[in-house]
Amino acid sequence: MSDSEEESQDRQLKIVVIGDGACGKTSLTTRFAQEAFGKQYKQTIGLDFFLKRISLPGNLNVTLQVWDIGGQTLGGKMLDKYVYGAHGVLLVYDITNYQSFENLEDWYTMVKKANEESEVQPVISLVGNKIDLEHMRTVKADKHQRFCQENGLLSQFVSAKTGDSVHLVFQKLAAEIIGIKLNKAEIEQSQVRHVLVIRCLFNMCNH
Ligand code: G3D
Ligand code: MG
Repeated sequence: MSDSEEESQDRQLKIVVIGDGACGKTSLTTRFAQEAFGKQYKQTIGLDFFLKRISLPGNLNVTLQVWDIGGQTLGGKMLDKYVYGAHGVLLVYDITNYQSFENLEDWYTMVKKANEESEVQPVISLVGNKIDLEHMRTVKADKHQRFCQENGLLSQFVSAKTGDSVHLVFQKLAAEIIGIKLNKAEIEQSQVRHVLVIRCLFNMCNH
């Protein structure tokens, strides 16, 4: 079976990445996209999403259709079209920018409104980006946790710059959508993945 045939049998999940401008949406999605090797990564030129196949426990493969909302801002006309029918949403803010956290309430309301007519509600993960800038943090971690608890959201801190926990955030979201639990070992494996990818690229360059 060719790769494309295999892929077409995968369950495909629509994942939309939203949040204030400059919080790191594009960095996060491109970092996740670039982590893939060869055929797994297919950039769809001219469209706003790319496809990436990931593996979940139990030899389960899913293809993620990842949408970056680009320059769309809150109140943007096209926004609800991006978000409609999403299986998962990454609600991103910048831990060094308090305003980007305050605006989450509005982003969250927009997601709920956009899917009012939809039968399924997306699984949402709150993503605090730029943890490499911990010394510049202005949003306390307990504020983040409270927002997650109050609204029943998944929670993750990442750095799109270093790659820290980038794969993990997508993997946890996909697992939750499909309804499977990741164990501790799988979470740890996913967390160190970016280090392995960098090592692998380094080795390839040196051979
Ligand atoms: P957006 O798509 O949400 O608008 P971008 O955000 O991905 O374009 O990122 C906005 C700026 O934040 C960029 O800087 C980018 O390099 C930076 N950035 C994104 N993620 C991280 C991160 O995890 N850590 C750090 N330190 N910076 C990050 P520039 O200077 O290019 O505008
Ligand atoms: Mg962008």
